[in-house]
Amino acid sequence: MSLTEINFDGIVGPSHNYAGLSLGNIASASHKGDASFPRAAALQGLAKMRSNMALGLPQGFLLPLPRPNDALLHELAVGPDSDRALLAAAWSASSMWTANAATVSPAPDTADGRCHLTPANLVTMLHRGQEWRDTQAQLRIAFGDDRHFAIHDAIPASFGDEGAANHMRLCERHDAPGVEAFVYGKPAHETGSRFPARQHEQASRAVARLHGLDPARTVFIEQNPEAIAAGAFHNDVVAVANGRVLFTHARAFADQESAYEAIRAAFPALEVVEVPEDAVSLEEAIRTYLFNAQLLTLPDGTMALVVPSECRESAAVWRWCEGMLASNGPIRRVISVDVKQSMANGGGPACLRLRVVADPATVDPRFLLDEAKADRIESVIAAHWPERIEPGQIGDPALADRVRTARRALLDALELGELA
Ligand code: SUG
Repeated sequence: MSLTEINFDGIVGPSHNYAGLSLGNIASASHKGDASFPRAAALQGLAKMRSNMALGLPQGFLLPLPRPNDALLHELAVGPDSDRALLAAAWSASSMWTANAATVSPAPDTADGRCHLTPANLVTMLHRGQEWRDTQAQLRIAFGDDRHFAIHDAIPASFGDEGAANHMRLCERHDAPGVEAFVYGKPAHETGSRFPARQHEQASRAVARLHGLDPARTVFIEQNPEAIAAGAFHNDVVAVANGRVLFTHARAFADQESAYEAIRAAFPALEVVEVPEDAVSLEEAIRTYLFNAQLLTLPDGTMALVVPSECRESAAVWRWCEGMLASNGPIRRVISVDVKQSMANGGGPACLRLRVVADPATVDPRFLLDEAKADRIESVIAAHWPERIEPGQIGDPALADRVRTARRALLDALELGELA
């Protein structure tokens, strides 16, 4: 049994569009009404998966959810005169950001020695709140072996939960017991923030209990309300962890030093790589998504940071990255990838993946990627994904048919027809 980290990226769905649905997500708001390019978006995502596979890392994927969601349109009695945001919600391809699919606690951390997954309820946003049952259906297939995995229901809707985007794990090795850090936001009515805090402390605590985590190796940290107000709607916009390393902006947490101390008390080997405000401002970090990076342990044991290409285009961010590489720090490579279609909705490389520590042999192989399967997925995308969607096309019955046919073609190509 060999446990390893597998990144499951969300394949960008054929209805990918810019509807400005996410209050507090600056990219989503500022691209509202733009034309979208679903085919290019899905190919960018696939190219990122291939690039990570080429580093020698195992790669998996999750599939787009059924859209438009007729059940949601029906439940809300959406008609021709309804607010277009309701219609757009039912068309959203937001499940591509699989960092919000679930919170995952690897087997070495849990009381029963199984890997536990809790789908995120995503209740703060209508378009995301519709995801979890369909996500859970996929998780139940991909991780269906209950000797190794436990799949829970989402936390009740009173407490917002956004999954792995607000969860970090520190460990000596992926297959050794780790320390899990949950980052929550104080509700906007307490902080006076103009933007909602999507992760409730009680949701984080409930997930930790459900997963049977050892309280001595579990830490709860408050996100900095200033970061939320500046557009860090998830913690993974301002911090990411891997192995012994916490890579973070200096203004990510409400009390930065106490956050480090709390983690260090449970995990003395912690190495903090902190980016100060005068090197990269919080605003610039959020604009470029420097921290929404994949911090990966390569097969040779060194670490690489997979950042969006926006980081390379920012003088301040790139200067910091070059300085970091020249120092003797734990991160030895910075790799830039083009995920601009996802970035324009506030989703960088880290949003697009769910990390699962597992033995690949225990995962349904239909969800694991190799080059031949990537070729197959690519040809379905090329043949079926709309090249361009204008905002006025959302709701168009002919486009709805096309989106459904495209997803169906992908399910058929991957022999996952049971998800239809
Ligand atoms: O939930 N954007 C997503 C982006 C999620 C990013 N995930 C992580 N940080 N892990 C969100 O805000 C925009 C959809 C639109 O406006 O059409 C959107 O849902």
